[in-house]
Amino acid sequence: MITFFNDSHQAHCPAFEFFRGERVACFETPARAAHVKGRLLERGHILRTPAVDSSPALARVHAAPYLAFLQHAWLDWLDLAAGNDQRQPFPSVWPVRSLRSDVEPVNFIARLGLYSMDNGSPLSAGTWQAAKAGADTAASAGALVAAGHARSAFGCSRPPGHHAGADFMGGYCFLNNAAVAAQSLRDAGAARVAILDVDYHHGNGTQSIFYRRADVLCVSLHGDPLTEYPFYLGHADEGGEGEGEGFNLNLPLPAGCSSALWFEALEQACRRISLYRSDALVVALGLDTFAGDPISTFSLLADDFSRLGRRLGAMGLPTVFVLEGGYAAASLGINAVTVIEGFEEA
Ligand code: OKP
Ligand code: ZN
Repeated sequence: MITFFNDSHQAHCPAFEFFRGERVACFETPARAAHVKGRLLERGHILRTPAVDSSPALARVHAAPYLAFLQHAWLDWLDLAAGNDQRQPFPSVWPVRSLRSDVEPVNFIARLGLYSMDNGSPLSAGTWQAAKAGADTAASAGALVAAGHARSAFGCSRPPGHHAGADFMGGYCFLNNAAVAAQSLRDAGAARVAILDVDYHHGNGTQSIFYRRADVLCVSLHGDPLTEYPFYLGHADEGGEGEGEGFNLNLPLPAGCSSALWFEALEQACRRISLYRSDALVVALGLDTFAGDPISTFSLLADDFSRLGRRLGAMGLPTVFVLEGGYAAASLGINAVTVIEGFEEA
């Protein structure tokens, strides 16, 4: 499968994140993408450097003040105090409920809280460069498929994107690559686009971006937010609002559930997408449903990833894959490419 890949993903390389109150090494690492690249090359897939600028799509799915904040965040952080190049900024305060989020403070950490949903999205010097390059891979894959030059393409990006909303980062995500791919397909003429998110975690950012739109159907299967991140979105009763009513489908599954149950949910997801009769499909390809994932509780194995790929291929739709999570880095390449090759087999 034609894959868009940019080595500047490596520029996003924070030193640590917080886990149970402690600093721990980041789960979301440059090694993840390196393993996927390695496996793709090993299996003879074609890697291309993205040549499409995602800026127009980004402007349609993200808020301008958030994009401006993210683009300048590292330099603003450096301006705050000498030695900050050796420190990692983290938000410490958030505008919940009765607080105002319509006035952007001057204080950098207050602005970081305004534009974050959690303290789990560490920034580093090259975060913007990496995230923008990742969005470019999604836009490039979307453009290639929209032009009919290929039935499918893979935007192999990191950091992931599906927790990032119109105006916030979260869960290792900064720019919503799946939303960029879907918007790129729309802008190139697809009347209806479906997004299927198979990451272990609910894609709250993607859902919220398209929640009031009927032109992009969002379907997600994920760990039940009652117990799993992102906790505050992803329930079964979230069906869309206004014009978007009926165009969001969540299929939450109990933590620790069997692969058999997961595939039953996949079937429901595929049925909903077929009914929608979309012109294209975007797959938010998280591989943290893998049995060996260190932060998730589903049990998918190699054969399951192949079956997933074949089921997606059988949908018969022009398809853009976008990489999301998957933290068993050494297995991520094999698992991602197994899905891709299952798709091509079908
Ligand atoms: C991003 B994606 C572990 C805490 C978990 C949130 C998980 C984000 C997953 N230190 N932090 O959906 O794979
Ligand atoms: Zn995930």
